[in-house]
Amino acid sequence: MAKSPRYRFCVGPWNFSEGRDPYGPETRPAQSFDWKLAALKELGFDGMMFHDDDAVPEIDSKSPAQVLKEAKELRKRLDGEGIKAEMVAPRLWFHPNTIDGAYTSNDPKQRRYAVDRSKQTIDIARVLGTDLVVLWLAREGTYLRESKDGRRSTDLLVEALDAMLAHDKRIRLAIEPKPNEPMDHAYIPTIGHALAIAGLAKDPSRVGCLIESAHAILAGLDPADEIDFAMAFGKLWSLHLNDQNGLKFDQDKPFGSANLRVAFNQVRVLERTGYGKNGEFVCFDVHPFRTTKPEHALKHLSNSRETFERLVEKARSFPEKAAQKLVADRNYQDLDQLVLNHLMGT
Ligand code: XLS
Ligand code: MG
Repeated sequence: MAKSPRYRFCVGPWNFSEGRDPYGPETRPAQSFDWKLAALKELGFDGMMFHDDDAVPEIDSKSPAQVLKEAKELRKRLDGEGIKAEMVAPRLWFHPNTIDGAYTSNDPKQRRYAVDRSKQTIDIARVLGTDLVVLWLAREGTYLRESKDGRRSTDLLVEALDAMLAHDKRIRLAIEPKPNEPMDHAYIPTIGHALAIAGLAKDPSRVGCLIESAHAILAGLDPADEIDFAMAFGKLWSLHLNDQNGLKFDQDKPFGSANLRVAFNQVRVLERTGYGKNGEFVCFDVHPFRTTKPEHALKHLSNSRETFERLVEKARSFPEKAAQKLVADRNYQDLDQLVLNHLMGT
């Protein structure tokens, strides 16, 4: 496999998923955390992403002291294996208190639960040795327009960001936008929204973003353009590479699986803009197909990485001079073919 030493790779425990979908149960056995950690090492990955309850299972039934104790034990485990915790994210979409949203719930008690739980996530992040907290705002949005006031929701989101920033002066918040699913309309659907709301926070320099390829595609946007835009602000702090075949349910396909050219262009802008140079990770937020047999349960990860590495080679060997000549001549017709030929290896 090609080598691209600049990049560090990571994955979350949820990416070793078992094949459950809304229409049927698991198709592969559940694996323990130890198994997942060993698999990650076997794959040669460098980091692991965590939801708060990936780090400390059944977190809501445990006292704050117990949560921190377990987080410390996890840190020891990770240090022993040489694996870095890339980020921690509050899972604000499972608990009954988050049925009507978390930070933007219409019930003030439930909004408080969401903020308190997020503060605890920050405490866990500190123990695990990362300053990055990811916010996928899963249930912040509406099923029907009349149920919430969008202006008020924006204020509530800013309030929540400020409460998190005030809780720990070193923490950075990376908003992971997604336009829909589970909501009909999410409040922060794109990187533009994420960066705009960052500007309303008390310390905008500590609010950035995370781009997931599939989420950009679901918003009808090109992930490479989203990456370029975020990099122009110096705010791309993490990345979930995967793929998505059009406007459907969130598919989390292996990177490059649906559209190799769109994948190539993402890698090209990462190379061009120097993503990773400040220690940012390349994460694969991918899931195995439901049909995947247990003995092939890691292939979506190794395949995504292989595709990524090969596209790095393709980006580095791209005939830039020839391309620039065609650009100068406004000959986009041949530029198109140049890209296709390069990808096809001719
Ligand atoms: C879901 C998101 C989720 C985040 C982490 O669509 O991709 O997995 O990455 O909370
Ligand atoms: Mg993601």
